[in-house]
Amino acid sequence: MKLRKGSHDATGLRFGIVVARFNKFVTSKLLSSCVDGLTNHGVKPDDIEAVRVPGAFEIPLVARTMAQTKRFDAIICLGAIIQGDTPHFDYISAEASRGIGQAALDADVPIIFGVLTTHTIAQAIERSDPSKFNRGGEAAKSAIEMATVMRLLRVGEETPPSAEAPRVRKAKKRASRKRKA
Ligand code: INI
Repeated sequence: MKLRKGSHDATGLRFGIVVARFNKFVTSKLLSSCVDGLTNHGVKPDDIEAVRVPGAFEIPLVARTMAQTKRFDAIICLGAIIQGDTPHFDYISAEASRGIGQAALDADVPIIFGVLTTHTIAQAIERSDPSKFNRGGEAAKSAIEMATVMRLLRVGEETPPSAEAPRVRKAKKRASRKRKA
């Protein structure tokens, strides 16, 4: 059996982030720990582009648009949907999760669901806290793993060399030298 796995080395990869303004006291923490997670794994700050949207409901369209530019190896969606006294929570969370999943399939680019859906404000605070659940950092790690696994699967497809991870470029050069020898 051949087991193919992504890695957590993100050198040379580029990421887009879509972050909701709603519940900013939570989403700003998700954003900072997500960016830390990316840069701690080798991503250059210049290779990260973040777009702010009003709320989680607006995330899917912007995520899909960013993904379709093919300028990013993965897109990370960050938001916080906190249950209130009305069914509003159910509509927003259902649409955000469905839309984000659909966007990834439409654009053929990994899109990570870093949107908290919690019963209470306390749960949201806990999950965005980098010293506790650190969901922003986890979203960064998932994005890197998905970006690297998709590159592994796509070796051999037409990809501009500038858009390839250094490791993939080297592997292709080695394979081409072998073929010529
Ligand atoms: N948006 C969120 O991101 N989180 C929420 O908890 C939330 N609640 O509870 O209402 C929320 N609503 C706004 C929504 O995402 C849209 O921005 C708005 O409906 C305009 O389309």
